[in-house]
Amino acid sequence: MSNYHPLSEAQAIEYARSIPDLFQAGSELASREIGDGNLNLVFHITEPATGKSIILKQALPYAKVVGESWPLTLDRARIESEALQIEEALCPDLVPHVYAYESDLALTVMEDLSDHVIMRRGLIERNQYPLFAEHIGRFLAHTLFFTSDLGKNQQEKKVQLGRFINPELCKITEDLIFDDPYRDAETNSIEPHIRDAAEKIWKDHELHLEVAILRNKFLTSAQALLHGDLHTGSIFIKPDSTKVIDPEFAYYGPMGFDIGAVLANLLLNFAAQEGWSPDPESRTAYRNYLLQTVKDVWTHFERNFRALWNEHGVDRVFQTPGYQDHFMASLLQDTFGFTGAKMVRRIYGLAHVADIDKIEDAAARERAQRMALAIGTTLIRFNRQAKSIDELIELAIKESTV
Ligand code: SR1
Ligand code: MG
Repeated sequence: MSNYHPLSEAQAIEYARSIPDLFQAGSELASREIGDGNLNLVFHITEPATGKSIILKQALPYAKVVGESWPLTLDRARIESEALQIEEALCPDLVPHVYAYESDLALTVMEDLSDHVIMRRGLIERNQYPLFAEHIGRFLAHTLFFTSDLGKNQQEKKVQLGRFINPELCKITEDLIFDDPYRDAETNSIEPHIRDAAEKIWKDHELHLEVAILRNKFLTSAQALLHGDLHTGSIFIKPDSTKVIDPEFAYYGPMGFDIGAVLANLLLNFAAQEGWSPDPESRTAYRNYLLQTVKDVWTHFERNFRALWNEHGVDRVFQTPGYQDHFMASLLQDTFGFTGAKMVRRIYGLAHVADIDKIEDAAARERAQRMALAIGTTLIRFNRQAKSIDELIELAIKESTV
């Protein structure tokens, strides 16, 4: 990586010109840095004369959200581009196309999705996406099944696992999701009005036991190649299209972690309706839409996953009657637990979500925060008893009305 340097907007244009067969020789190009995530630079390059455009995504050697004091491997750009290419082979309509990867610059050249919006923003604006559950359920089923010992040659899976050892990014998750929220850690960012709720969680040993069990799964259960950070800021959407982006946290981990990420972010928006819905009826209507989506995501995932298993299962022993049901029951339980853990960290951990932080009315924001913590901790506590996705919906409703 000796030639590495972070690009300026002008250098991004120069780089874009060097990509063969993309833009017309000598034509005018415009460049804008549009990255609003926690880690990377993102340049939007356009050629006004033809309307062509691309995205250049460049990893920085530190975590942008904290600054240069938090160094971060550039290898995450390789992991991201390789994961995107695997995902594209499995679900071509659900990820952006990667044109090129430049390892020296930790740079990925990919399809521009500016006709989509970041789903988190779409949900804050209270839009509905009727195809989302089918799309993301299929994405989860295909990526998780075909990279696991259920659907991939098991020797090749071990080799692929080696290419996705991602220790630094995994450590971020291990700390920010499975440790720091459960103690008075310096990285936590706690609004004073909910400090009492955080302190209660720090003393809740029953909860800590469940978090320890989930943390162990995150550390040791190499079930499938995960996206690793599948929140609604990692999804571009429009009514007829869903595109999953940003798999730089990809590694071999427990399947329920990816499913839980999707459900957690729908439920964070559910809690955030305290601050976004103008009146009680519209709040209930949008919340019902979100809960139905939670249920549909799991249902589409399960239906697709079981069908893939029945048709493409590679392991004779795993066809043993009863084993598929056992596996799915355990995966549902993991999903409950990871959903809860991913909610709690977003309320007073290091990195929050705009759905809640951008609520201007402090009282409404506090109600949303407490509701998200109540739902999240309840799901963590209940995870090993879960039997059906309907229970998750019932628990969310119950915790939103107390
Ligand atoms: C230091 S990175 C903070 C968070 O941003 C990413 O999107 C991940 O969710 C990570 O935990
Ligand atoms: Mg990201």
